[in-house]
Amino acid sequence: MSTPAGQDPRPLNRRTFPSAPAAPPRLVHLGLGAFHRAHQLWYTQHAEADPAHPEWGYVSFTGRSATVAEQLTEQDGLYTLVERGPEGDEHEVVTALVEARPADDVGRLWELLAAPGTAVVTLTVTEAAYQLGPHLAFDAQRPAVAADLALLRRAYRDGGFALDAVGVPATPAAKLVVGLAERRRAGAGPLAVVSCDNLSANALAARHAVQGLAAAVDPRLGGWIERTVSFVATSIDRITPRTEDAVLGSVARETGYSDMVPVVTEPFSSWVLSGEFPAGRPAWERAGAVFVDDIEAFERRKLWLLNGAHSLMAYAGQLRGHATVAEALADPVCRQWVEQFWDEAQQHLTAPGLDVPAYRAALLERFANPRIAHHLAQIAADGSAKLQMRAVPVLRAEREAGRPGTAAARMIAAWTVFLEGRTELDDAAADQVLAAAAGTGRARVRALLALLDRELAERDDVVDLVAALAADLR
Ligand code: CS2
Repeated sequence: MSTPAGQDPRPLNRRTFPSAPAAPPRLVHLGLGAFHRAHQLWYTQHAEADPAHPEWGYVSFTGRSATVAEQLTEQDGLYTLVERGPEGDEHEVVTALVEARPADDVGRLWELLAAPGTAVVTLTVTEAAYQLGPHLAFDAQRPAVAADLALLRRAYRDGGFALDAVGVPATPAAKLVVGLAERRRAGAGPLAVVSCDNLSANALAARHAVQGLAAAVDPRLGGWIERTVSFVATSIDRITPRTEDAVLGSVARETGYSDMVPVVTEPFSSWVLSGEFPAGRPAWERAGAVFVDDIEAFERRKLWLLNGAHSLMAYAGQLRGHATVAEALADPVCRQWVEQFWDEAQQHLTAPGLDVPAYRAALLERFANPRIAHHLAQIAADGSAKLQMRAVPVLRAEREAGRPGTAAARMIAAWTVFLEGRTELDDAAADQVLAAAAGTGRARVRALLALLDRELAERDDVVDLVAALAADLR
């Protein structure tokens, strides 16, 4: 697939790309970003028994940026996936996306959710977007939830929503509640909601966010969702940094197509799922997905070892002057902190079949991939939500085992130092984090810790440990 010398690259779309028939839209996704395009769409494409007659098309809605939906629409949903290994690139055009829609096109979302053919909704909306309280409890007091709840209550009459009166809700959960109410009204039957966010117990998180909100509008709607919607848990994995502009040129040279929105990802990928699909699903196992009865151990392994190491490097690595994961890992000090954190986490990853040593060895190779520029600044975003999943559980488990949990505490300490002097922050709870970070000394550490875990913040020895580690890092 390369351009003969001197020829201009062709535009990429379903007319110029050979044999790319659009499958019927049966899958819906919220959070059309690079990760979704490297993961669920790739799995769906590779799950088709007969690529000439694909059965499963995705309609995907962006999280924030509308531009990518426009660019993908111009390309009929087609884009190039660049698998970037340590030695070279493989290019593949992904054709499973049949419609790319902006986040605010809720009319189309609700129409799809009311259609009997729609079988699965997947989500990559970020950890913070679930807007849950401690222990993943539905929390109607959170400003974003309260605002959507008021909106939905105003528009609810006779067991359904007056769609014109709803407008565009802010949270993904509220968008889904309206769509599911439409599905109930249409008698379109059950479906599966599959959270693919990096949250422990992500099925429970999605259930609480959606069912909690629905029940607060009308308990009967909440009850219908409870009986009809299957919330599926997943552990997802594929390192997919933000795409850099330089790749546009290399894609054109290699494929002969001028793709405006290619995605660069690593060769490795994994998808573990657990739950029912009452309206069917693609045969994702054909592409390597694994279906299990008990997912918790897999979730923890991935969240703690991969994402935990990422967050540790994101804060500690940037403090030590590094910009990318590969750079941080090449620094013996950072590398040692990562290994120490893994040693702690590993004590609590004892389920059979996890093969933690092999997983760790593979991670070191993946992180060191010199051809993937995975920026620490990108990973550092949304720390207040991520650290709850990545540092807190290991710290708590270590303390319950009678040990201090120093390496996990160091991740939190690095975050507190990283926040010093900041007036702006890429975090869904930026206002709260900046307010807590404005203090000084132990009180500041305690206030920041309280955003991650209120009980830990009440323990003086934990506050002292984090404060001491922060002083070292400085
Ligand atoms: C990263 C993840 O940005 C982050 O928080 O830790 O996006 C990570 O790259 C993926 O989970 C890998 O599967």
